[in-house]
Amino acid sequence: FRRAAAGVRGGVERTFIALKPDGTQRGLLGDVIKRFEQKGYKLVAIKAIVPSRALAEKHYEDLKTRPFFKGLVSYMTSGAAPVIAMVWEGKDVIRQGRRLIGATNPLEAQPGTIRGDYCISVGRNIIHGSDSFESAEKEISLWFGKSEVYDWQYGNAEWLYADN
Ligand code: IDP
Ligand code: MG
Repeated sequence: FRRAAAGVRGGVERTFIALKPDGTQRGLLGDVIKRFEQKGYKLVAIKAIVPSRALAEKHYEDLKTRPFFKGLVSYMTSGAAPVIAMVWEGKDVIRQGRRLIGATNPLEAQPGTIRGDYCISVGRNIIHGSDSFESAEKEISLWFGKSEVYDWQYGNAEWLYADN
């Protein structure tokens, strides 16, 4: 298959997905990976990490004036379990990743989505996914070094991507 030019929305792109500490603690990593894999997306980076306060604050900098910001940063950095940081690649994966994850408030998330199936509270909604091309670029470079993200192809990519 042909790779879309970098930055073309809906083309082959990369998104930052992170299982939050509650997701790791509850043993949900396997199911999260399974849902992205079975859709046809490709894992190009993964690591377990307890983020520093600086990393968590930078990751959520757009929310720094919100009343829940302090609690959100403590939750992400507590170390009770690591965050499992990932980069997934594929066609339209930024938008589709958000669809697989479901609404921010798990009580609004559809059954069948990750949040819809596995959680109840907005403060413990188990997973993060980039919400735009710009945030994906920012988040991938914040959480991963260049050498930690791998360029590789599925041998069966044609079976996923042919549209004729
Ligand atoms: P998103 O994770 O679906 O992109 P955002 O609005 O970007 O949602 O919020 C980031 C994270 O902040 C949420 O996933 C959730 O963990 C937390 N959060 C958002 N709103 C609330 C709230 O009202 N109370 C507590 N935590 C919240
Ligand atoms: Mg967000």
